[in-house]
Amino acid sequence: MWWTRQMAVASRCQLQRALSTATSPHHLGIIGVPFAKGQSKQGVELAPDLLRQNKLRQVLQSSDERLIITDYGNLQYAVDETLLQQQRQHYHHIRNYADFMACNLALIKQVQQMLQQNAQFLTIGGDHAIGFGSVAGHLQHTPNLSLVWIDAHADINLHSTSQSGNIHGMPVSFLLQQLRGTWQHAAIDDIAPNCLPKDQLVYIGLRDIDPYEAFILNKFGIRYYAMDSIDRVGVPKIIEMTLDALNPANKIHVSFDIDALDSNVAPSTGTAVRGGLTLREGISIVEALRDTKRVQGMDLVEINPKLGSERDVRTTVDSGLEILKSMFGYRRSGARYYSNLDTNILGHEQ
Ligand SMILES: [Mn+2]
Repeated sequence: MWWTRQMAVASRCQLQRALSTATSPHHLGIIGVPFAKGQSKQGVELAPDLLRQNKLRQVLQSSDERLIITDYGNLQYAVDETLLQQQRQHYHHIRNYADFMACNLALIKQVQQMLQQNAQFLTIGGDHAIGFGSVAGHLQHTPNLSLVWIDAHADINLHSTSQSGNIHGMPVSFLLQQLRGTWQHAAIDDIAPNCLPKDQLVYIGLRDIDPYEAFILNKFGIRYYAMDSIDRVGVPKIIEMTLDALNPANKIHVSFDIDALDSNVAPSTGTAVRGGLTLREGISIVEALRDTKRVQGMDLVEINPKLGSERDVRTTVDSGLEILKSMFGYRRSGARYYSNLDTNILGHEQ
């Protein structure tokens, strides 16, 4: 009978709809960290609010309607006397050490709080100095963590090797157990006892590595896929090697410096280097990481709206939003999840 068949079709559609809506909502916490003291150019502190003005929330929401987004605003911090004393006695040759530490201490706490309330978090810089607090906070919540650092630079200088004294070139050295000893006066073990094992760090996109950084990377056998290896074997192979290197039982933190992208798609950044990832390559990498379903935290840093023309800023912000969109659900191959589709539009015979 036609009507029994129709009922069967209707109930199958209802079932499909019920199954898709049954997929649980997904909580994402966002924190802006308007920190610019890890380097010397003003403007990078404006990025969190600029991304918000450019519809960050709507862009993320439309990439996956199941997201439940909580924006925690911009991080505040206060510098105390202990940090100023550490700076005066031990780290006076690094710019703004006390501010760096105070901001990251606040961020370590903030990230842990966000992870108690959300399945994922996004940290928006600011300069890459905040990569320390974002990853360290993540490690204190989730000790079994892998880190993918997508950047033109390795950011692994020590206070003794930095040429510039800019601490945005040092955050990774605070995270690795093997390098923590070089920060013996920073009391990091009290703040963030869990560190990152060196075999759970992978760099992608490097093309401006300082001599001592190269020495450190090679000495510890840290995996880094610089642009020359990407050119040699291509992005799909780099993704495969990255995923092979990471412990499949671990959660993943992705720290994305906008300068990993080529300066033609991300011109408004403080230390732009030509010959970087195309936007498509950046999206491919982020999509592959997202598809592991293990990414629990992400940073997007170093967008500087005071550098370049208005058009440059627009291009850079758009590239950043594309990267975030892909990380948080957008599929170039089309969405796989819909809650409000009328599945009968093709008629019942289909
Ligand atoms: Mn960086």
